[in-house]
Amino acid sequence: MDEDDFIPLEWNEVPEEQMIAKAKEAYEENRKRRTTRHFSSKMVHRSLIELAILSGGTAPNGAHLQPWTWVAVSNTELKQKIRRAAEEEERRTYEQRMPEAWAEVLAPLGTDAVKQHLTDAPWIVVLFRQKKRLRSNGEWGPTYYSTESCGIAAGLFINAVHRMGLTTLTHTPSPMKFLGTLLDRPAHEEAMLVMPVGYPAVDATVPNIHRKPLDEIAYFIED
Ligand code: IYR
Repeated sequence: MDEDDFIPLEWNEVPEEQMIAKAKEAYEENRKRRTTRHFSSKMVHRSLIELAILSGGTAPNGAHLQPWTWVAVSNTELKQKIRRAAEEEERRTYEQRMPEAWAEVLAPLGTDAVKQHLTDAPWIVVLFRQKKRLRSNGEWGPTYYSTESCGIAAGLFINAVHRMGLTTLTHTPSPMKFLGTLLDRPAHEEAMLVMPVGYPAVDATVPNIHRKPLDEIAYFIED
């Protein structure tokens, strides 16, 4: 290990008296994020998508292998192809494959096999998880905690989209194999999330559902 393998941490201390205000501000902003299925087709500049992806790419990740590939599509024809293939799979899921216990919890969310957001939104960002990596000796090796890493990256991407005043939806057509084919990704990459990004429609709605309070999601064990 060389002496320049480690560099000083860049860190700005937040005065303690400002911490609670900053924490509240972040929570208030995050609290306003909702998942809507109703997108406007108003164009979004590519530079905003690039910045959201860069934010996603700041995620802590297994062995710093950064096991993600983001494919951002604004091409109308390709978005239509993605929608057609997603709806085909989703129709089979909703009509034949979905167990009753699953349908029960989806009912309040109003989801169905129609994926209009995939063609309404100006961009679709598909996150691929890299299951393997090419080692410097030419052999394939595993990646580590790639699901966790990509999950965190997706969270940061979603947060960045929200903070810039846009909206996104985590769509999970299942199975997702068609995405690798349509977007020409190699076999060691597996599609994980499809995220349309854009402005919400002016008449966008969201389900009337509520988040669990702190005492239902957390336990504190203190001295
Ligand atoms: N993948 C389907 C079904 C679906 C599943 C869950 I879990 C959701 O929270 C929402 C939808 C779809 O995208 O419609």
